[in-house]
Amino acid sequence: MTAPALPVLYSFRRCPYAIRARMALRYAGVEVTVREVKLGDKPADFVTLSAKATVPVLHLPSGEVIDQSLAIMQWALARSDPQGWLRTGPADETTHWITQNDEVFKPLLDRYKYATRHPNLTPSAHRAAAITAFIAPLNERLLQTPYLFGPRPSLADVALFPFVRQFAGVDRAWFDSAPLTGVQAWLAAWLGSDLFVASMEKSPEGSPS
Ligand SMILES: N[C@@H](CCC(=O)N[C@@H](CS)C(=O)NCC(=O)O)C(=O)O
Repeated sequence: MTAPALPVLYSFRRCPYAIRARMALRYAGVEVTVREVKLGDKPADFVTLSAKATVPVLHLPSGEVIDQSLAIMQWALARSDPQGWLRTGPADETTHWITQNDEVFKPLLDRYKYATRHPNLTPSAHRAAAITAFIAPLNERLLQTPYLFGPRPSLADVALFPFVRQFAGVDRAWFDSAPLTGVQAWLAAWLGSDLFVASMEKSPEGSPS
């Protein structure tokens, strides 16, 4: 396939992996053409680029294809990291939080989100499992500092945020009244950030964003 003149990001607006990639690209000031992918009807060029066919996928003018959201974030930050997201927080703790999010929390979040597909437990029991494994430790942390590693955001904060957003959205009334003030304040800050709002804007199909 011909390499594009401008990087092309294959994305799905609500996908948490795609959201974190879009936020990092925008933060780094990397101009990309966003191609919204219908997950139920994936375009042939997308599947050809990356056989596993998950969003996000970044196709670079060099011909290189990056098909993991974290790798896209790291590629973007290596180009420009104006607020020092990569410098904020020890590498081992950054890896710990992101691994806990992607490997432990995400499957539990899916069970809570799609609880009817997992009738072995009630929705609130699925939610409790996600809280015990991930949300409670995150809340403990965020009661001490506004972001995971202090007063400024880090790569890990951005990598986790779209997943916690989904967790909160499953039952917003419950979340808003839960005793999770650390996570609530952190989430509110991200939801209100210009970076997130801009990253969720719908761009006309095929136009740079
Ligand atoms: N490990 C991948 C996971 C990406 C992923 O699972 N994305 C979902 C959407 S949120 C997807 O594309 N699923 C493919 C499908 O539904 O067919 C990453 O970090 O980029």
